[in-house]
Amino acid sequence: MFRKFLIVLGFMIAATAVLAACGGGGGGGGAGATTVNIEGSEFAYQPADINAKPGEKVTVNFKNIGTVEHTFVIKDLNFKLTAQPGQSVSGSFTAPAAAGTYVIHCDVAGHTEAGMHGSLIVK
Ligand SMILES: [Cu+2]
Repeated sequence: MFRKFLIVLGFMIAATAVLAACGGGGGGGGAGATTVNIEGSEFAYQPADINAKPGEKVTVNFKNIGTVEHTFVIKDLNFKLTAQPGQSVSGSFTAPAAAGTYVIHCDVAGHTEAGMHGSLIVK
């Protein structure tokens, strides 16, 4: 009976070790993937700044919680999402290989000037 318990315990320890090894994979050298949820309204992004590692695949879920059309544009990456009020849209881009800060903004007339901008921080 006790032997059986030890065998089960052994399996559990092994399973935990495998899970831990997988979980740490994102931080190691290779380009991983990340997903960010961003809300747009008049006239801001929440959050305004997103972080990514060089070469990482970034999926953006952009939800317009405002009352007029908003976009999510990273001009340097030729990336654009457009969402109508209440709409959620998703898209992916690959973060640049070069570390730096890339401008995110809403290109609906007047919105950037009103404060609807943020940063993609690659490092
Ligand atoms: Cu806007």
